[in-house]
Amino acid sequence: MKNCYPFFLFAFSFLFIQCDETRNTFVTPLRDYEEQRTADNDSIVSFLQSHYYNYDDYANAASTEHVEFTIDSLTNDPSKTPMIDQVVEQEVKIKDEDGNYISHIMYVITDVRQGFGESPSFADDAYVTYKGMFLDGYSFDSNDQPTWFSGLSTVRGFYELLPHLERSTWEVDANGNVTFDGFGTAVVIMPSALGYYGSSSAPRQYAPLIFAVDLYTFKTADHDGDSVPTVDEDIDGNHHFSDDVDDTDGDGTPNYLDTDDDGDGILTIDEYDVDDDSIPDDSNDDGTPDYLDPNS
Ligand SMILES: [Ca+2]
Ligand SMILES: [Ca+2]
Ligand SMILES: [Ca+2]
Ligand SMILES: [Ca+2]
Repeated sequence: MKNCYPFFLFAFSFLFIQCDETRNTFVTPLRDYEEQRTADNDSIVSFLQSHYYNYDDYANAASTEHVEFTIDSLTNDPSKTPMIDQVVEQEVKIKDEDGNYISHIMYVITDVRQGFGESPSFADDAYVTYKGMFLDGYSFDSNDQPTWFSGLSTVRGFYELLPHLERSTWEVDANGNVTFDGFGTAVVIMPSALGYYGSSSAPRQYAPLIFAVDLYTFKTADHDGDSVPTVDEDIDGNHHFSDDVDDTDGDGTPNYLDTDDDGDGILTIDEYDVDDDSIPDDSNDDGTPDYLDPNS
């Protein structure tokens, strides 16, 4: 089956892109990932060297105020700090159609605005506002009203940004109006393989993307409701949930969707943490927790 991982999309945005294999139309072969990675990275580095964002607006805004992320060319104001001096690099591996992992670099501005609270994992559900742009500044999608997204249903570069964000505090007045205070903002600039890549439904094929995201709050995701957080069901920690090692009992259902991970007939929820001490139980003390150990 063709890998669809890079194309997971926003649940509620105007974009909804299916895997091309599900269509009856002629499908153009995707470009070579490594060649596209080089071209995208060159474009991104050149962009970061020649552009700045409106960091003064963020610095001057009240902690309850939403700021729209904007970019401009340094030729319009050479005194500004280029984004290349503000980013950190993060390696992200995607799977190609043959199942090979290919490393990509995404660039993150982590401290556009610090939040007041904790950070989600990449797999969690997040309540966010966001603006998506191409490197030329065109915004193909945005939402300035907070909306829930399941992290794993968004494009890869979007959900890899979530751990860089801190959530806000909030107050509810007598009329039920909510005021968020101190939400965190971070920005990712990603190669196209972490976005829509060559999907025929992409707003622009093979385009590097920018997402500015504000985090209001989040929920720890547990896709199968077995009490093990989804992020902990990625056994080898590579942010892919369907590797062979992520299916402990080898029944074809990966652990994050399997309610009996080790296939021993005892539901995971009934053997994960029975004594409720927040440490997975290991009754035979062999180093493998009971919920992943068919022998205990
Ligand atoms: Ca789970
Ligand atoms: Ca994995
Ligand atoms: Ca399984
Ligand atoms: Ca079990």
